[in-house]
Amino acid sequence: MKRNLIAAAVLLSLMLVSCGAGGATTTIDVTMTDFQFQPSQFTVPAGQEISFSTANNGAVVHNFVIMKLGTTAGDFFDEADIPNVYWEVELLPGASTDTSFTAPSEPGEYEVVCRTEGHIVSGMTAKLIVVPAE
Ligand SMILES: [Cu+2]
Repeated sequence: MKRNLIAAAVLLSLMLVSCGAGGATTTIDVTMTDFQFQPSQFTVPAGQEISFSTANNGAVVHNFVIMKLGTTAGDFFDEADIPNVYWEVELLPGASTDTSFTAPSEPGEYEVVCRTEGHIVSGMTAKLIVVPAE
């Protein structure tokens, strides 16, 4: 029984991955918790307007920070990382927001982090995959 459940979970995640790889979306809906982004991978078309909805279901402040292409915040977000921020939004615990941003024009994999101290090493990272717009 347990093995079947695991097999089903693996199959489901494979399906989700293959769907995500095929179709870019202009809508992102992400939940922030202590300490992760759910989901943690997003595929968007380059240069398009992206509707962005997020909720902080955690007990502390969280941020959704997209780093510029080719940059990484490393294990700790500090002053030196600020010029490398492409776009960000900050949410207080229990808050939610609907906003939007323009996807980067350059295709590639962009790092997403939460800049609240200690959250990157706690696993609060995600990936924004920008693909050429059709
Ligand atoms: Cu956080």
